[in-house]
Amino acid sequence: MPHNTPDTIIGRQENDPASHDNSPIRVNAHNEWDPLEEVVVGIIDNARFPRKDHVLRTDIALETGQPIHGDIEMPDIPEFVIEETKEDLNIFAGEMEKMGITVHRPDAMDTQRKVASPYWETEQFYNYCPRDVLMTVGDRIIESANIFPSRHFEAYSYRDLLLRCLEGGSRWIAAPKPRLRAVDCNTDSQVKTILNTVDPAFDAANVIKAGKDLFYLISSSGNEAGLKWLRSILRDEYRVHACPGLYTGMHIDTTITLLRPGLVLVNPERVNEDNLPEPLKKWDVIYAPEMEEYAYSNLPPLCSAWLGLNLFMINPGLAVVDAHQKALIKLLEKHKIDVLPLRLRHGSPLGGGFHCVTLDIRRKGGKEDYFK
Ligand code: DAV
Repeated sequence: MPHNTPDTIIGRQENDPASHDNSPIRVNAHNEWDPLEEVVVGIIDNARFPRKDHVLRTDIALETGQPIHGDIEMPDIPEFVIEETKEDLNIFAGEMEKMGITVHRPDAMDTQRKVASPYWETEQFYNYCPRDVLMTVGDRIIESANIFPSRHFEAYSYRDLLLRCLEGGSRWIAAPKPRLRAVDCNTDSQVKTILNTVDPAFDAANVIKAGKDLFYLISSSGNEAGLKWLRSILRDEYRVHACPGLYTGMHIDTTITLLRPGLVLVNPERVNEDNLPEPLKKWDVIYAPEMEEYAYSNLPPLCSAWLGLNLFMINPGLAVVDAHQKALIKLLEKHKIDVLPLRLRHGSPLGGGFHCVTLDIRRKGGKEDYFK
């Protein structure tokens, strides 16, 4: 594969059923549970850990005590991990297609191609988690202000899809990119978040939605300025609730999982009656059981042990859940949610479960107020 020609965004995936379809798309995504009609599923082609990403280096240094300067010590992703993940993602996508759901896949990037801004240079990472770089809110599709330089240009993998959304009358909005200068990174291990930038910075996966109400986790992957920016574009059409003091790591989707109107699953290690976001106090709250831990390689985990909460609702009565999480599956079934148990064998070292590897483009239904 050439690494130095301008045309290194690799073409669409052969397995993309919508490859040659240029029809317009109207984004319609108001919550986490309405019946799914159209979705993106990530890919693992060309994935590699970006050793020169200084924000990721800061994260790892704060977590593990690795040096704050120099290349990150990260193993290569073995070929069998790539192959097995390809297989798992294709099975997941195939199951949804069998249900009549339209599935899109991103274009693979040339991750070895160095990318730079005025403030940094790095390799790229992967296209495994569309959830982190794009957010749908009603008829809007929003490119987020990602915190890792290696993911700064990842939304280009969705450019054809975004053009189709624009054509379909959806609102395509890109958040300003944070500078991510060296001084924007914390070096004080007493400080629990990776960044201290004044720029808006947030991964799209810091947000979950319930009609008129959105929940924004304040954490390493989402700062106050990012919340301010999101509120500025959604204005009085939405209530964007700040969720501080729950989890200082990444993303909201292993902490709070909205299952259907009136029912929320939460992480018992992070959420309690006091810090539960105010509107959710009106809902029934179920606490997740202990997670089953497992490993299919000796790669280090890239996320916490709570990835089982990162489940994906196909409709209010059907969830795709990690097949290993037997106790969680039982709990969901007790609450009248059927489960399609599937595997993402390498979800932990790759940092994403079924919610992370998806992005809802269209669900049936409109914007409701679930907290009246
Ligand atoms: O619990 O480490 C995993 C990231 C999910 N998007 C965690 C968050």
